Amino acid sequence: MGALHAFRMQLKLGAVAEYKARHDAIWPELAELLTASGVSDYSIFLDEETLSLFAVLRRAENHTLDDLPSHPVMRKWWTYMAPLMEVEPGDQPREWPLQLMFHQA
Ligand code: RM4
Repeated sequence: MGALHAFRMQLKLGAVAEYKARHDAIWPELAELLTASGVSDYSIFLDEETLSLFAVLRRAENHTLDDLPSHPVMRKWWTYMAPLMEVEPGDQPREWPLQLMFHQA
């Protein structure tokens, strides 16, 4: 089952509709890669006021998320998404950690 993991990303001004549309049409190979990496129950929420994106996902105990930055499909998606988001050099989205304050199963 695994543990919940959450982080924040930052959308650019004017990018909301395109960000939503691209995730509505997420590449099947990316969805498969995330599943194969041990990710499930992945949601991204938008704060319309600040354009912060709050990502919440479940990570399997033996997840391989740390390998994602070197995977070609992940890299291609990050480059595709880079015009819409704040990114690091290399196009990986900037991520800010979030701390769990409450959880009820
Ligand atoms: C986001 C960002 C994240 C990715 C999700 C699916 O826009 O690229 O890194 O995990 O899409």
